[in-house]
Amino acid sequence: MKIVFDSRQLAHAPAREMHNGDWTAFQETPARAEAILAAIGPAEPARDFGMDPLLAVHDAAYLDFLKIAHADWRAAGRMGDAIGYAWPIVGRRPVNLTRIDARLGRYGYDAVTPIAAGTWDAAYWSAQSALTALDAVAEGASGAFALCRPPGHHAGRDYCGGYCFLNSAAIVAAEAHRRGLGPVAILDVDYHHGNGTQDIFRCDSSILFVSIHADPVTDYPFYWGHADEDGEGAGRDATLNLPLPRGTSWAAYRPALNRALAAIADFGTRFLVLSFGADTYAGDPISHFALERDDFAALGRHIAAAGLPTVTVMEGGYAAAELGDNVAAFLAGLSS
Ligand code: SP5
Ligand code: ZN
Repeated sequence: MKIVFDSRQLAHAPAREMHNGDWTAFQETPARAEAILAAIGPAEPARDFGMDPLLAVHDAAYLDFLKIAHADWRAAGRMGDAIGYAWPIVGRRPVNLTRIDARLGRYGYDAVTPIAAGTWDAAYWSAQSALTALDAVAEGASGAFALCRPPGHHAGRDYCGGYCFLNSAAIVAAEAHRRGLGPVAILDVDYHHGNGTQDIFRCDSSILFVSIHADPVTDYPFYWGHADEDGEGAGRDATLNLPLPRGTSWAAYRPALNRALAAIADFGTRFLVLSFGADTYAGDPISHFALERDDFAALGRHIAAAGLPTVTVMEGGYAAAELGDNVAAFLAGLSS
């Protein structure tokens, strides 16, 4: 399977994140990508598809903010990584503010997503890696893997969050749809709900979003991913959320996967975008499912059995020592 990764994706390296009321080491490290690469072999660099596919999914003012946020932070006399401390609650009237702290709140929603000097470059090339993978599948490959990092599925049209800035899965899905490769479905199997992807396509009947994730009653991102969220307006029934309890192992995961794949088949899907997170692993330090190495291979095989052209983008996964082998097992299953 073609693997795409661009070394410019390593430029994003914040020092710390907020966790349970204290600072802790930033989890979504460049070393994650290096560990995956070491296990799955050489990758080819991204090609540059420019800003248009990003603008098809993201708000232009948000992208402008992301490009200059860190420089604005430094210009305000701050040290280190840019991070917000005030967020507008839902329903607050929109106001165009210039102060960096106001803009960090306006375009983000949490304190685990600092913006560092290299964030824009890394996020840009992460998205371009995903588009490069799409190109390979559009030209006839059965599948391609984009080692996206930073990840994307928590980023919405005009917000970052959950270590994510540009929503690579959404960008690929929108571009695949635009190229007439659809109907397009997105399957998100990261431990955390893909709230950004859901929001982007919430009112869109042309792209199906299906997610299997930890119940947001107990886990981040809390405010999205509950079972009764099924899309809005014209997009009603084009969103399917399958939350599962902490402790879920393959025996309980597999029926949810079967439901997800049945919904994808019923949609008439002809092109699949897969948001893959390895943070469902039993040994993941920030997550609470119980999948083992072999289960990742089985997960890949089950998805491959759908027989769809598939672009897989990397999302989360934080068990540094096992991450590479888990991704390799998954990709081996997916290629079978
Ligand atoms: C892409 C992805 O998997 N994003 C996950 C974002 C989850 N953020 C909330 C949980 C943060 C937990 N931080 C734990 C630090 C322990 N030292
Ligand atoms: Zn995750």
